Amino acid sequence: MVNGVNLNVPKKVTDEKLLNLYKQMWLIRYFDEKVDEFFAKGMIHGTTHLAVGQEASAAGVCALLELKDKITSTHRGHGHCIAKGATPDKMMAELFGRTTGYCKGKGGSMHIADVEMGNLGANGIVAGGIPLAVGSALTAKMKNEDYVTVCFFGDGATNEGSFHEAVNLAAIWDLPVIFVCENNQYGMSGSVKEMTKIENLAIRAQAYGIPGVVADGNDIVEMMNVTDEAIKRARNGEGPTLIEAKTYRWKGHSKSDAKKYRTREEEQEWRKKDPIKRFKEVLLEAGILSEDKAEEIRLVSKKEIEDAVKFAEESPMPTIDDLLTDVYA
Ligand SMILES: Cc1ncc(C[n+]2csc(CCOP(=O)(O)OP(=O)(O)O)c2C)c(N)n1
Ligand SMILES: [Mg+2]
Repeated sequence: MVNGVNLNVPKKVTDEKLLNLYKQMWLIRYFDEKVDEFFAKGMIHGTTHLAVGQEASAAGVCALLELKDKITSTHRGHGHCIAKGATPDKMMAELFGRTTGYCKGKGGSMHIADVEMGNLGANGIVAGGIPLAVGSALTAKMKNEDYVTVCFFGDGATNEGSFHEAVNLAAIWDLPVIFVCENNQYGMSGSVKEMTKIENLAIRAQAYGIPGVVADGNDIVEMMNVTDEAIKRARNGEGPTLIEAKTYRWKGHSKSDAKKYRTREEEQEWRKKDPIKRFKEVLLEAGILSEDKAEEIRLVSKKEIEDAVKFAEESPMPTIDDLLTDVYA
């Protein structure tokens, strides 16, 4: 069967792809749940930022990308990595500081890049990935290469100067880039309501003469549809689009966050909009998924992440000699 009844998804998204996406969302969730657990146990050092609750935007946007297409990511980027094709075991090994990790254990959570799969890298600098994505899109245009670049960033990043400078350049040069603002309602402890006077960050696109679209970031089907439109524009040489994905991070900003800046009621309201649960309901309704199959997919995903932890734990630590390799001195 090609595409279930009543399911309005882009043409190239087959039923098989939809089931893979359902699995991918569970992989993203379990990956971050495990990171949370092992960070608390002292097995992961540095810092981490978890995107539990934000799975639909990473999976939905990357679902429409091809291998040749690029992404730039953020400090909250594990989901983007998995969605663009990274393997959880090498990611987990990176977080555990092991030599088998994507950066041989020297980068950690905020520095995973997977250039082979088109992931130009996470970024510890808020809004740091935006000029890089525009540079990647400029390269595509100058070399006449047919790839698009997706740039993920948060609501807080839209208040940085580099966002405005980079979006303006992308707009005037009609670059093949898609700006995806994951508005999870907070930048650290600052509510987006206190940080801007506008309700929808997507209207910032108007200042640069490009389309700005507000999307339900917890609805993977909607995320696929708005991304599909933006990709068509970009590939046709019509320039960038700004997509604002309204979503919510379930966990704290980073390690040790008591979340005093928000209410438990607000958290509960957003948990009811669980993107994985919503997607499951859509797939059940369309007859693409059954309860049994859904449970099987969830358990397979959970096992895959447990195996990734095992791989990381059993991988070697760098040696003293490794200290001076692959680093700037
Ligand atoms: C240029 C810069 N300023 C400040 C910080 C500290 N910082 C790290 S994450 C963050 C909040 C970013 O908020 P947002 O862009 O909404 O992303 P989210 O954390 O919500 O995913 C801040 C201020 C930083 N890393 N880089
Ligand atoms: Mg935010």
